[in-house]
Amino acid sequence: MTTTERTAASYFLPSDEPLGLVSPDGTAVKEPELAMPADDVLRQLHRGMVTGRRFDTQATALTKQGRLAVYPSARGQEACEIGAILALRPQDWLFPTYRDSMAVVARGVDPVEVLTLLRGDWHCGYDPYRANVAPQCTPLATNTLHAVGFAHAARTKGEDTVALALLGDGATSEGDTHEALNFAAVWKAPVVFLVQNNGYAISVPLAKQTAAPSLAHKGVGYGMPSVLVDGNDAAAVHAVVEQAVAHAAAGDGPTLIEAVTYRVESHTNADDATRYRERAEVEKWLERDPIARLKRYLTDRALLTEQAEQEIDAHAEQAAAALRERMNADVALDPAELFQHVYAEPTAALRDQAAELAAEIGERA
Ligand SMILES: Cc1ncc(C[n+]2csc(CCOP(=O)(O)OP(=O)(O)O)c2C)c(N)n1
Ligand SMILES: [Mg+2]
Repeated sequence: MTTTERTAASYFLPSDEPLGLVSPDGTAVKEPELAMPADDVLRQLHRGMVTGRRFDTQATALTKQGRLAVYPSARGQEACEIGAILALRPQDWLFPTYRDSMAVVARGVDPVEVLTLLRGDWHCGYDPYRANVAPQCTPLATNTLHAVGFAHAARTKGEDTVALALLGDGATSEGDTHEALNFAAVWKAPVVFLVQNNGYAISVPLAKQTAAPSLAHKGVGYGMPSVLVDGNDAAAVHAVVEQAVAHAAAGDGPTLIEAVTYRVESHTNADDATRYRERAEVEKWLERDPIARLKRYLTDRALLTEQAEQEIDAHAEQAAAALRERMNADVALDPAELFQHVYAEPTAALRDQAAELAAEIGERA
């Protein structure tokens, strides 16, 4: 029987408990339902998470130095951000949100270009076609629709491309998410939806967001395989995303993955999370740290030496220093650029506005 013939609700149902491969204490999960990634992939996941966290810390520091207007930290969510990206093939596309700068950098986009949005200079500071990364979306869930439309079009053209849409727990309540999930399943579009359930939508906890048994359960109603995974277990996130990408690439349609994780920092540097959650809750999640657990697993198996760790730290530090230096340089912006990249061919209205602005600037000069 092919997967296209399997339509019984039970086939689509997620597990009761999140799937995992490495326990919070760094030991292997017994009788896992997933295959452990190869040693090399595990090492790459560890390295990627260390580098990603250092980037994230640096970006937060840049807000304090006035070099970034705002930064939504993904600290604590490294297993999702890195695990998912490393499971993509070069030809696949990423549709990220404001939370996912770490993932965009991991995909190979220049970090300064990534942070251009959060500095307030450009809506998207990078060329989406260079690393197959769509612009980061701040309006919740709009990227899910972009991903479905893009993936459906790619498949219609006969291209072997899978779109990965990242979204938050809060974004699952948006009408856009409903439309995206529904049509992705109806069209069997090659899309993977990865919900990073980090417990909160700004100050709104999950319990006030949904009455569903899990967010993954929502996929059943749309008719797509739904997976609940430990979102702080990079090996498990990598395994389920890789499986979902293969499923989509084979023409078997979308998958909805809910990764259970936690937003360690406030929503952004402009938010104060101590006003709506207890320190004890944060402490509990810090014990489930994604980097510490994979490090322990690798060290216990002699897959990570002290020397290798030092080299990874030094490399992450170097990258952060280079980012700091480049972000500290003042940028000269040309207001005329405001009208670029809006349409492939500018409309008459846009041309008029550009001319009006140029004339106004000319008068003041
Ligand atoms: C359509 C829309 N409505 C409201 C907002 C304001 N807003 C920004 S972030 C956010 C919370 C989103 O929470 P979640 O989807 O869980 O993502 P997280 O920030 O936790 O990564 C809200 C309500 C928005 N950006 N877009
Ligand atoms: Mg959230």
